[in-house]
Amino acid sequence: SLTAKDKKMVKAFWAKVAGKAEDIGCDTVFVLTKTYFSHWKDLSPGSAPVRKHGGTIMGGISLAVASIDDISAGLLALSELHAFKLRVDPANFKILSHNILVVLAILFPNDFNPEAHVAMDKFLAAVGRALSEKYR
Ligand code: ZNH
Repeated sequence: SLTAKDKKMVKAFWAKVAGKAEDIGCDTVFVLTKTYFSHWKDLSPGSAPVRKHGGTIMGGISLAVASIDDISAGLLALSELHAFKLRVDPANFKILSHNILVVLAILFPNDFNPEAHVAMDKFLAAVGRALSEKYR
């Protein structure tokens, strides 16, 4: 689980990159959109709905950063939404987390040092677990 040092690292890293949240989200969600968002008129990378949903997902990540001491509680409503209403296959949370890591490494090569990488990896795994909680 996340150590105090990991939490500090995640908060500091997120504070740096949050201004670019839409870019991160946009590049991140694109790959997954085909299955769940086939009804969107424009599914191309960087299109308006892809950017908007990218921003939405990053809002969820910001919420998780803000509730890093109890991510399950912070994401309870979101977990319920994904499990009961959206019915997203929870396997996708892992894929999405990995996408986020890759995009962070590409967009922030200097800040994404080994410590930030480890901390963000653990953090995103915790986010995925929290979102999956209501599926059990
Ligand atoms: Zn999700 C929605 C977050 C993943 C799908 N999302 C959503 C929202 C949020 C989120 C915040 C909004 C809510 C409201 O509105 O209330 N997600 C999130 C996060 C994550 C996720 C944080 C991880 C990390 N999702 C996901 C995935 C998928 C999804 C993986 C698939 C694939 N979501 C979704 C959908 C929706 C959402 C479908 C709905 C949208 C609309 O409606 O527009």
